[in-house]
Amino acid sequence: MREISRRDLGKALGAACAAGTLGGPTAAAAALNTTSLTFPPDFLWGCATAAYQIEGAVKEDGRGPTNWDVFSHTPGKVFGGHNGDVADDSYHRYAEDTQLLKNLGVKTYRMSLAWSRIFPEGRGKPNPKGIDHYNRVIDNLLENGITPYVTMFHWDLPAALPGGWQNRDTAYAFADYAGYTAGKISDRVKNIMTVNELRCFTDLSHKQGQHAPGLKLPDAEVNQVRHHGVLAHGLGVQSIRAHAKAGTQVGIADNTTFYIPVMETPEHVAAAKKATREMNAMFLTAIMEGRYIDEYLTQEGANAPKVKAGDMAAIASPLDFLALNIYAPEWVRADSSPKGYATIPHLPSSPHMASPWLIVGPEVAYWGVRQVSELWKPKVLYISENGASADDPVVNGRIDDADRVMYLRNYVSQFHRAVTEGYPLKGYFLWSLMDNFEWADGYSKRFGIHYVDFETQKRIPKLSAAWYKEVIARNAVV
Ligand code: PNW
Repeated sequence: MREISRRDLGKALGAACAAGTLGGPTAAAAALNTTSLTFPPDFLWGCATAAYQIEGAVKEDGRGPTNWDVFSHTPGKVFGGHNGDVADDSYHRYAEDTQLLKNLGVKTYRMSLAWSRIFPEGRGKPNPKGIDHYNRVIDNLLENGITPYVTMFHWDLPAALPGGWQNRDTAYAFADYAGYTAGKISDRVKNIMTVNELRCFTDLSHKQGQHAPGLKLPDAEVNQVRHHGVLAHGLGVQSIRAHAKAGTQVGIADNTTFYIPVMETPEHVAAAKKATREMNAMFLTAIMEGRYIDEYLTQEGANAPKVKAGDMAAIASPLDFLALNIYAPEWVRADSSPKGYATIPHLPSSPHMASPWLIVGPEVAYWGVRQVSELWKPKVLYISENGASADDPVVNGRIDDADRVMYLRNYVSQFHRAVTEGYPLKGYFLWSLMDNFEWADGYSKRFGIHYVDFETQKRIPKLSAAWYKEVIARNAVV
């Protein structure tokens, strides 16, 4: 990959000095700090949200109930008995939220659509009011110069679908919904993602039981749910292509588990890449390679998923882009076991943000992009989510979330390294535009760069919003 040449560096230094903004002890050092962390001019900065987490209005305009309505209304499932009935009330306040985006200066917004607004029963008769609503949101974004990137499924599954993701038919229902909807919006929406985070709506929901529907199934059944997840994605890609306008870019937003090499030496770097490929065998590796690799099949034995003819080809439908949600890292070292690597457990002393799972390891941003690029050579990569929960005290109306800024600055710097080395990373969506319903944590964990007072629905920009605005304006880490 491309190294920065002395000439590039010299040019950058010259430009920074000519800009005349440099003071302090050594102008050259300051120039390095600013100019070396500048992004390419066409880099896309954006923010992300998801339907159930922000919309509210769960009974409005014919929306059908979802697994998350059921789950959040089941006592003991979500922190404090919270639910998404009102959330950020974005269903009614979307125009105000567009202005938050506009004020930041972002060019793009990643949003998801609620399947059950469009097909209240998951399949069958569409509800025109659902499409009408999203048309208004999309038009409002475009009128304000913001390009929508749309995710078709971000976990809010229509409750009427029998058996949910345990039923293979759900994959076909998803494809029908995604194709129909793409046909309605692709005159204006040019970038579509099928599903968000396979591992969360399969494993976290059916193995660990922490997310809707809250099941702890045996391995064979978990593997089958995973298979239905990747199948839904693949059939969705085909159906979107069949119905959307030519040129629509189709991808997926996946939270691949990434392994950081403990040292940047060839043996550890190779071990980490191998770990990433094998530990994601049931998800991204299957999608990118069109088969379940031997390591996975051997490990699962009789519990391996039941696959029908044609499934793997559908799962591996070519993508126009790959999008990654990158948060917490894993660490790995090379060793002499048959696998050739050993994963390293997180410790009580491993630093984390407000969510205990959100271990801080900025290098995962660089290694994630690099490993995916080396393993599967996607044409275009985006970061579909990156962000952090923080405690966010409101003091005299200000939210000085310097810890979130610390987190973001470090991760964005590592994405910059990946861009500089020539990997095809074209954009970044910060999670999240504003505080919202954080799934099983309810409203107790805040990921927004805008604070939301859930009593009044007032949105207040945090320090991190000011930071991000500055990053965007300068197109550089600040
Ligand atoms: C992602 N984990 O979820 C989702 O795509 C968002 O909807 C969510 O709000 C955001 O990240 C912050 O959590 C995750 O336990 C939830 O490792 C849990 C985990 C990872 C991602």
